[in-house]
Amino acid sequence: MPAARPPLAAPAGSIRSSWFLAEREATPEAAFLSRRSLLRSLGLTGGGLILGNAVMPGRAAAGSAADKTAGLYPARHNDAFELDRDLTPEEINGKFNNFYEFGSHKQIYREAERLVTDPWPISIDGLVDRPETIEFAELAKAMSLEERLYRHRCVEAWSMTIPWTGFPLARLLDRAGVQPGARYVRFETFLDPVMASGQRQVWYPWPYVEGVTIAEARNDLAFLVTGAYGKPLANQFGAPLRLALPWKYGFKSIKSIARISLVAERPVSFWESISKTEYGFWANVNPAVPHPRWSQAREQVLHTGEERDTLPFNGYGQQVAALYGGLESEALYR
Ligand SMILES: Nc1nc2c(c(=O)[nH]1)N[C@H]1C(S)=C(S)[C@@H](COP(=O)(O)O)O[C@H]1N2
Ligand SMILES: [Mo]
Repeated sequence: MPAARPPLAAPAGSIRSSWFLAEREATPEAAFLSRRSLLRSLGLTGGGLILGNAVMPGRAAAGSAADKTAGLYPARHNDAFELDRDLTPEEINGKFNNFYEFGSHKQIYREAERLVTDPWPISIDGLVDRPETIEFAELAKAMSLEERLYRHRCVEAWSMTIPWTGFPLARLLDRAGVQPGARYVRFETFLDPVMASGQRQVWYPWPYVEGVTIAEARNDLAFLVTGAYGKPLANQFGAPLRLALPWKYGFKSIKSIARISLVAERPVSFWESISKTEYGFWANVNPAVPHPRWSQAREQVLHTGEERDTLPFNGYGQQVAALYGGLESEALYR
């Protein structure tokens, strides 16, 4: 795998916001972005002429699961999942995203408007009693949705907070009926290089894949997300269905899931196959274990720029630490 550039472009040396600029300059998208600014200054992008038909971030594009599930929001708020810090405003969260299918920089929200989420069949297969392919809107309607406030810690040393709506992953496992031979849950994102310009970058191992153990998947914190900020997921957050594993580095929280498989073998994830010494299977947040190229001791809060100490398991140790008893020989923290 010829890594043309450092994966997940780290903040150079420190946790300053250097990635805002450095990454943009370092990627082929730099050319694209400056062309776009030029077009914008000429007034050519206003009608979505170049970049699709919806201009507002978070607006549902044509062919959107959001239209079919809007009636499910706002969902019941579950106050067992509260925060020790403010929520990141939607305008900020919605314009700073990692979603390599639409570009390897943070400003992918316009490009992500090309994501068509209706129809969106999801396959649930592998070692299950009741395999099925179900349309996303039907699945969302079959699960009772709830809202939870979660922290999110990216491996790049920035963090945010977000009100997700969704349902526990465990409920999907119960629906499918996990067979005894299954040891892992494997997740796969859609594959459509016509729709997703990033997937034309052939040096990446598309489609994006992630995985967790069955025990992790059954932990109450493991959450399948259908919405954010009290409405269906905006495309850039990984519509129509993504994962949230708040005690792990953000790359584990796979977006725009098309397939969920119960498997016997440990899945090899997208980032792991690019650099397994930097991005492992477990990827539990731990301030004491540095990434090979930078410290994980602190993090920069996205909306305030403030630096905070990173917490073990991103502050969720009470709920998840017991999952790792007896696994000390594994690389649990990268
Ligand atoms: N399919 C897919 N899922 C993905 C990614 C991606 O590039 N593609 N990026 C990951 C990373 S590194 C992070 S930090 C989070 C970002 O989620 P957010 O944009 O909603 O903050 O999504 C994760 N899930
Ligand atoms: Mo990330």
